Amino acid sequence: MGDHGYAAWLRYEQVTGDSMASYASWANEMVLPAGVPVDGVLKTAVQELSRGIRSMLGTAPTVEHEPSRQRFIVLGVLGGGSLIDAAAGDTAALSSEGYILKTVHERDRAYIVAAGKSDKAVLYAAFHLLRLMQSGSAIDQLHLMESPTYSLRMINHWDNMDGSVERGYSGRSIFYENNNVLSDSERIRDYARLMASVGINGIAINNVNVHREETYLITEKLLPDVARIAEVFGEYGIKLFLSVNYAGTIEIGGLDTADPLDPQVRTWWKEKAAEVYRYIPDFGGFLVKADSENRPGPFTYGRDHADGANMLAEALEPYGGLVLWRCFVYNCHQDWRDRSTDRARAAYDHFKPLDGRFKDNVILQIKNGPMDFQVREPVSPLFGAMEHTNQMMEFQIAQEYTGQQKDVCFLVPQWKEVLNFDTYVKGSGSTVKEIAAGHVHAYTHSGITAVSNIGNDENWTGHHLAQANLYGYGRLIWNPELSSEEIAGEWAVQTFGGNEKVRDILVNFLLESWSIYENYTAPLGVGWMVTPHYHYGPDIDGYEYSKWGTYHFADHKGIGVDRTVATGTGYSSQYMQANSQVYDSLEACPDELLLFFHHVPYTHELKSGKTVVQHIYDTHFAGVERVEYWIGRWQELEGLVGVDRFRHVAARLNKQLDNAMAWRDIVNTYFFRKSGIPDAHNRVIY
Ligand code: GCV
Repeated sequence: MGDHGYAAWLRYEQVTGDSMASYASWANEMVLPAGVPVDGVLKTAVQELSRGIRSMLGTAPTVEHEPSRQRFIVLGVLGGGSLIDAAAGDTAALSSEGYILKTVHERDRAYIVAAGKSDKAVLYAAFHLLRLMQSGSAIDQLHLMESPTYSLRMINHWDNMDGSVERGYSGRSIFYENNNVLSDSERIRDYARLMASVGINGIAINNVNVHREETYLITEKLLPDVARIAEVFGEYGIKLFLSVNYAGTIEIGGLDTADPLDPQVRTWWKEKAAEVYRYIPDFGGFLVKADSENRPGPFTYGRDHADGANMLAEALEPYGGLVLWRCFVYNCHQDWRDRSTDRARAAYDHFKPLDGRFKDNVILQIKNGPMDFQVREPVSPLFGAMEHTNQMMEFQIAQEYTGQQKDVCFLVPQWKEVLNFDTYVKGSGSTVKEIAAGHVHAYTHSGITAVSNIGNDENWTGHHLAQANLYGYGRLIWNPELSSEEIAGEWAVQTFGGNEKVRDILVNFLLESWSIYENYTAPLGVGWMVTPHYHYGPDIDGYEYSKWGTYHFADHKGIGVDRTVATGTGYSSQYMQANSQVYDSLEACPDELLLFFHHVPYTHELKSGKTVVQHIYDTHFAGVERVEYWIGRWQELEGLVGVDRFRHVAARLNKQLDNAMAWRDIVNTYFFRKSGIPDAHNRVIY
C-alpha cells in the first residue's frame, strides 16, 4: 500500500498473528437473508465488508443465503431472517440508524450478526466490525448495540465552483474545477466511504458564500451533475444539501426583489424546490448564509430572519426538505471606538426574539462560539436559548484559526468541552450535547454540523495528522461519550498501525496539541491577533483598528474586552444566571476566558497566581518548548512509520516550530513594550 495517506483510516492492512486465524474463522462466509434485494445501501454494506476483509485477510468471504460453514457473519436488516431475529433480542431502544453486533454461539455453529433497523444501519454495523478488526480487537464475544446520539450528522463544504475552497488548507475542491462539477470522480466515492465509515449522513457541497456560478446549482443547467454526486452519496446513506443564494430571484430569476413576502419570490423558490427534487428525490435541503458578511438577506426588505427562512421552508416542505439557516449574523462594519457594539452579542440579539416563529423544517445553525472558531471562546449563549426553534451546532474541522493544517491542533478535546458545557437553560444538566440531541427541548430536528477540512491533496487534509480531526469529528458526533483519548487511539491504530510506541506518541501529541497551540497564540480567550485575511501567523494589531469587531483593546495599561453587565457590553447577561454570574465576576471567571469577558491591567493576578503579563510570557515560551519536544519525539518513530508519512510530518513540525517561534517573539515583544514589565525569568524578549 502506498504511504501517501489516501486510504486514511480505511487502510485495512494485512492482519497477522493470532488475530489472523481468529478473524479468518469468521470471515470466510457472509450470509444474507434470502428474498431481500441486495441493492442500494445494503449492497454497499456487503461490498465494504467484503473489501475490508479481503484486504485484511487476503480472501473475500463467499456470499450465501444459507450458511455452509460452522462459523460465519450474518448481515441484514432486523426482521429480515431467522438468524438475525433470533440473535437480536430486544431492539426497541435502537434508532432507525442503530445496529447490533453480536456473536451467537450455538451447539454446533457460531456466527456474528451485524444487523440494524435500516440498510444504512447495516452499513454502519459493517464499518464497526471492520474497525474492530483493523484495531486488532477480539470479535468472538461481541454484544454491542449502538445508536447515533444525533440524527443529523453533517459536513459543510466551503467549496467554490472555480475549484477553490474558502478556508481550505489541503488543495483544491474535490467537487468542482473551472466552474464544472466533477460528477464522475472516483474520489467523491472514496470521500463518501470515509464519511459513512464514521457515520456522517448529510453533506452540503458548496460554500455558504454562494457566488454567481454556484447560484445555478439549483437550476437545470447544473442539477444533472449534482444529481450524480447525490447518487453516489445516496449509496453511502448520505443526503446531499446545497447552499443557496438568498438573492437567487434577482441574480438568476429575472425578478427585481428577494422580499420573502413577495408572492413572485415565493413562487420562484417553490418552482426551484420542485426542480431540485425532480433530479434528486432524496435531496436534504438548503443551507443559507443571509445578512451576514455582506451577503444578501431579508433585512434589505425590512423583513426578519424568520420571514426569510420560512419562505424557503415553505418551498421545501412538500418534499420533506430542511432549511439550515445560519446565525452568523453580525455588524461587520464596526468602529473600534464604539465600545457598545459587541459582535459576540449579535446572534443572540438577532435570533432569540424570533423564538417560535420558524417553521418546523427550519433549523438554526449556530457556530460553537459567539465569535468565530477561535482557539478559545465561550459557548454561544444562543444554544438552547430558543425553546421552540430547532437548533444545530456548527463546528469547524478546517483549522482556520487553529493552525490551518500546518500546525497540529487536534480539536476533539475542544469540541468535547463545548458539548459538555452546561447551559442551565432547563436547570442543571442542560448540556449542549443534550440540547443538540433534542433531549432538552422537544426539537423536531437537531444535530451537529462542521466545516470540512478536506481537499484534493493526496492525503485529503494537507497534514496527515489533520485526518484525526475529520475522523474524530464523525466519531464524536456519533457518540459524544467517547473520550478524546479513545478517539485518538482508534484513529492512530487504524491509520498508522498497531505499534504501541507509534500509537502512544501520536495519541499523546494529539491530546496536548490544542493546549500547545493556545499557549503560543492569542492568550486567555482574547482571540485573533492573526494576519488579516489569511488568519495564520501573528499580527497582534492586524484586526485591531479594522471594521470586523474583533478587538483586544490592549494599551499600556491593560488588555481584554469588558463584556460585563456593570461596565461593559452586557454580553455576559445572555447566559443563564448560573453561568452569567461566573463570567461577569472578575474573581470567578475562568482564567482561560478572562480576557474574553474582562479588561484588566497586566498586573492582574490570575487564579494560577501569575500576573496576566507573566502568564503571556510563560505560555509563549512553553508552547515553543513543547513543539520542540514533540519534534524530538517524532524522530523516535523513524523506521516505525512509512518513510513518506514520517518525512511529511517531520517537515510540517518544523514549519509549526517556525510559526510558534514567530508567535512567541512577536507576542512577547508586543506586551513587554506595551506594559514595560520585564519577564520574571529574564528570557530573551526582543
Ligand atoms: C464562509 C469567517 C470566515 C469566512 C467564512 C465565514 C462564515 O468569517 O473567515 O471565510 O465564510 O466565517 O462562517 O460564513
